[in-house]
Amino acid sequence: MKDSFNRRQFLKYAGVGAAALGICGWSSAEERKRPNVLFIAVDDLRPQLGCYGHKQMISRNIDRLAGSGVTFLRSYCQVPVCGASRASLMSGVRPSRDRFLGYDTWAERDLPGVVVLPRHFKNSGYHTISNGKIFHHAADCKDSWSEAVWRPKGDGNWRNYVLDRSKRISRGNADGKGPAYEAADVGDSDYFDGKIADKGISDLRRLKDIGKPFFLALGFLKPHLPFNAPKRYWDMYQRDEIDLANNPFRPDGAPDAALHNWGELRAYAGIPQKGPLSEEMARTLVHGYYACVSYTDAQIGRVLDELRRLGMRDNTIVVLWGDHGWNLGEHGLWCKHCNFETSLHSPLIVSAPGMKKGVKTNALAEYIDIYPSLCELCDLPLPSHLEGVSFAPLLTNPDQKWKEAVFSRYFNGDSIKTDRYRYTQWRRKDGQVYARMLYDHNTDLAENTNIAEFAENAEVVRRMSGMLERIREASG
Ligand SMILES: [Ca+2]
Repeated sequence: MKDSFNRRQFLKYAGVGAAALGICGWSSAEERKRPNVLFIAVDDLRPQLGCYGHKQMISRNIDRLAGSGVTFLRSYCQVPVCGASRASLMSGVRPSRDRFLGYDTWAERDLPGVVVLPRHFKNSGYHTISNGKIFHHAADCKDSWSEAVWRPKGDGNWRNYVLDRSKRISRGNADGKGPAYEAADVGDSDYFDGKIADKGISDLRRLKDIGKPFFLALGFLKPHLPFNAPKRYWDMYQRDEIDLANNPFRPDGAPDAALHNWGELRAYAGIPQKGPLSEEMARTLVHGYYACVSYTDAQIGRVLDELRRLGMRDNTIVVLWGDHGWNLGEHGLWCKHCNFETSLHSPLIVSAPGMKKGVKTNALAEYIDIYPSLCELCDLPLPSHLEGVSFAPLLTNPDQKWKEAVFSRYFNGDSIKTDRYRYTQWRRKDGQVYARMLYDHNTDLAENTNIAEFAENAEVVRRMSGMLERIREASG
């Protein structure tokens, strides 16, 4: 990494002035009580939420959180896969050609010695706790937490309640993943996200009198596959009224590099090994995803209610993020792992004391911005390795001019999103660009027509490609 160069380069190309950096008032930091941080990650949650305009969704607790904070309508993950997205977010560093690639990413392996977000808070006097899935691997950066990393344990295969309880009834496929969905008629805490909420609630009760601020991280596991949730969350939706993707086809002119065979889903029992899903199965999976969102939403509500009941809500910053988007049949795709909006667009909601409430911003934000933002909001110094920019100024003035662009990456595909366009290019090892796609979000937000090869767009492609190259050079 070339830290200071990175930062200058980023600011230059992202169009953010130094005034927007929000350098902390360090001298007064110890004189006031720092706010707590409740850091909520939701695995594979795309912005499929009422507060993002999806009226079919039952997400009243996250919507309530949005009502007490700022919702980033245009926030983006750095990498559309769990491990790499989380390593980037938690370290505040962009992916590069050698760093933060696939799901099996360790922040401490890819960036040895870097001060990750919870370690910075721990070093600054916070009590830091990790419950559920925060880093992809529980042991990754485990010393950055004040207590042993906690994850729920089941009777066997956590993925499937029925499989657990009936002790290997023969429903699983060859690799043991079992069905892609389940609706057991059980209580919230019979599945893992209920247990994670239980642990979070009991932690909050302990932390109330601990005498120092806390950084409590809760990593909920749904709506990640398999779509297992208590039956009553499935029953919240009328199956026949659920909308299926209206563009279940390959985008016109999209290169092969843009698409994949959604192997993650095909590994589950009952999913065909090739070809599209039946409408019946597609509807079941969308229904399952919605049920899981509502299930996890309810667990988040339980934790937020306890935070309020304990009298700590007004001195706690709550930040909620997914780790990337998800395809629910759009482009003929399922799962993540690609550079379409459906995979990169991810939720971000921040509710902070003294900041705007019930406000939405269209400013472009990306997940590497979370680390510096929390530093600014808690009056902590900014580590020099950070590559993001604090969005704290947006929490009081959400309509101000902000970043010109945000950047994402998946293996050899680099993607840039501006106010109007998304542009992606793929390079061979020798550096040659071999595939591109460009979508005009003013006219084609669903990304159904790749216009990268249209002659009239040559200048846009040249400009976007240049921005991508500069950010690539800066990040290595
Ligand atoms: Ca994930």
